[in-house]
Amino acid sequence: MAKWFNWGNKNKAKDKNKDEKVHEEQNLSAQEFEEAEEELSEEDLKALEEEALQAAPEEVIEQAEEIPTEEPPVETEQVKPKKPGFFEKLKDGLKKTRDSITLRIDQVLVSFGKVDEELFEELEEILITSDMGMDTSLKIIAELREKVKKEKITDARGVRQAIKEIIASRLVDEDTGLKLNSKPSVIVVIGVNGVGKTTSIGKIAHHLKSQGKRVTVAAADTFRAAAIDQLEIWAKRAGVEIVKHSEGADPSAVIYDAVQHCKSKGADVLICDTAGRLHTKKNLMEELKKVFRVINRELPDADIETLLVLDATTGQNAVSQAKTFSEVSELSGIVLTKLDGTAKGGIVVSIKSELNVPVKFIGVGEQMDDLQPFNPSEFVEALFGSD
Ligand SMILES: Nc1nc2c(ncn2[C@@H]2O[C@H](COP(=O)(O)OP(=O)(O)OP(=O)(O)O)[C@@H](O)[C@H]2O)c(=O)[nH]1
Ligand SMILES: [Mg+2]
Repeated sequence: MAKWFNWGNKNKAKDKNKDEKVHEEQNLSAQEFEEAEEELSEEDLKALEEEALQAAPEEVIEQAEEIPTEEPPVETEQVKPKKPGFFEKLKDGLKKTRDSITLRIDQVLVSFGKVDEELFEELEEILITSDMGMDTSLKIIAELREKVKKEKITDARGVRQAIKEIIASRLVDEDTGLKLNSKPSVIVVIGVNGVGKTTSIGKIAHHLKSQGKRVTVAAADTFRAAAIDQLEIWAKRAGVEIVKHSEGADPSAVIYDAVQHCKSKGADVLICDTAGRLHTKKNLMEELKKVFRVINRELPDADIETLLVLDATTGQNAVSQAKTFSEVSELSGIVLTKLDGTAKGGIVVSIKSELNVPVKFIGVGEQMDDLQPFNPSEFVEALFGSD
């Protein structure tokens, strides 16, 4: 499992250890998810479901008190770090990817005196190894060949600019915002375990709340008590309400209660956390389908965003995960987390080309404001810099 460190904050380290423990408990990587065996018989599944239903749902609805986000402790005024803006955070977060793509492109451009076939091959190699995907990399280089020929580009600077423009044009998408016009509207967050669903929910809740929306989160990952506790911590940080039942409860029952809560309290957005693993993959998919059935039945006219969370560090697995999860609901967007922990941020480009689902948020760290709405032009600027 990837380790995240260097945040220089005791509380944060404590939280992180907890998170890591949680994930050790779960012990199922994205790859294992793909290979998950159908271990339970039909009867076992039935018994499991009955057990979940019987697990007396002790509903707790809380108006969370907002608690301060965890900034590093500041000792004196002089050492107080300047809080970086969004763009700076993005740039910092993408440092590894920038070193892997842009720096290498620049080195190749400097070492090659002229624009020839060998140069194109070198550039192609860089794109492929930064996880842009074989297919996408080949297309980008094919486009580059055309552009170089058409615009009679002969120098390194021109080639660099051409690559930047091609990548930018591939990322442009009109649909990167959330469509949350109904009251309430719903965001269902899905994805394999450990990708960053719960953390992203906390951050999205914070983001929407700062836009003046009244947000409720639903703890529909009832598979482990720790999952409910973790969401509760994030709800408190973001200062939003949480609807939860106890461990083992039926996730659909949690969602049902959460929807009623939102209707009666006039909440604007309901964000649903879901399990990343159950005993089997089939089991998980059935549970998620049921969750969507409840939402569609209770809120037939609501705007529903189905966000698939993908971990940028797991690279090309993303495509098969997206395929599996689109079984339960049409995906409306991708949340791409942990871009700060990988040199393979090129995955943004391949996701866009291969999945045909817009990337709506990107995660560049573990703090509350480290999840940003995806802005393609800023992303390209952060990678290549301004001209
Ligand atoms: N560096 C970094 N870490 C992240 C980011 N997003 C999430 N994480 C970390 O990833 C770990 C897993 O996050 P969770 O939110 O618990 O993941 P989950 O998908 O809810 O996991 P399950 O509930 O087990 O299915 C935590 O330690 C998070 O702090 C990110 O953008 N950058
Ligand atoms: Mg979770």
